[in-house]
Amino acid sequence: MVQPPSAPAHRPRGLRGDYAHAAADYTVSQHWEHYSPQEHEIWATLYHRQLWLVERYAAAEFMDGARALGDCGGAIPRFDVVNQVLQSATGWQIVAVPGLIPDAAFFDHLAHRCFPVTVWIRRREELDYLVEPDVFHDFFGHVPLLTNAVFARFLQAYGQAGAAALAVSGGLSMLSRLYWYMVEFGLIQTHAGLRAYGAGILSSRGETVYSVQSDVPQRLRFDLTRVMRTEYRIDEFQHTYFVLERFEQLFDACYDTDFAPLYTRYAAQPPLAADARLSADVPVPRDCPASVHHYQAGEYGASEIRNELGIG
Ligand code: HBI
Ligand code: FE
Repeated sequence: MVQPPSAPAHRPRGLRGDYAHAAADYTVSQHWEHYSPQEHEIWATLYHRQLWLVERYAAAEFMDGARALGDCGGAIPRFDVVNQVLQSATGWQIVAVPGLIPDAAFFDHLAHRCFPVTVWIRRREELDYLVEPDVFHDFFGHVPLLTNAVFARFLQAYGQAGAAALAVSGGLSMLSRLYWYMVEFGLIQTHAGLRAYGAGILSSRGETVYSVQSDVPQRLRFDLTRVMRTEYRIDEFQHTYFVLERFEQLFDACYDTDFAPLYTRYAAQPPLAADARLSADVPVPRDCPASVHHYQAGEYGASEIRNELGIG
């Protein structure tokens, strides 16, 4: 038996999952046969209404991944079945967890190409909003891109950076912002226009449309330091989205990167507000096509990764 991570102040109700049966690495058995017909129905409702939206607003890489996983619309997916697809795509696996797990355990799973997926599903009265991640957010939002070699390799490098961040005061906040903005709420420019790939966006009916279409939020070109200095809001749609031109930018920024100088320089400074505007920011217009390329592939010296992944 392990202790659940302490509930942060914004989660006064405590965490919903059953941590009593978790192993030391916080994994549990999915116990797929224990889901009720009502729980499968909630999944099917969420899945079908969201699939319709993501087909219109999600990046092609996300849709390719979703298709590779097969038709998951009828029932909550069996993790063991999906793992066969992931294994041959990128060598990743999903592991079942009771919900949020402590940062060190979370980073360690990612570093070992394991993505923690919460086993329980929200109640029918919570279709549109939930504070904690459930199986719909974790699976529908995160798992498709685990089939993408470039994104998956970035996520592993991200996990590998965790231990060093935890050892430095302010490091965790900065590294967590990278996850928040670029894994949960990332946008990407495509030939068809702006698309979403972040799991927090694509598992949310409202934010899927808002992130891509609304004129209210600002959309800025991805910049590692800018992202890591920017606070985020967990209780409303984002004020700022950061936009990639290609997923290579993420692993170029993180592979073999020593974040220590960044932590040293910025961790003691107050963070930038979620809606801050800086003169160095490069706004990305809503209808900016991907053909406007500012980014040079390999700019940050990622040729080793290209070789490792066999992508030239
Ligand atoms: N645990 N299950 C789960 N899922 C997360 O996304 C998660 C977590 N624990 C910690 C955590 N995220 C954050 O520290 C990230 O910002 C890194
Ligand atoms: Fe998430």
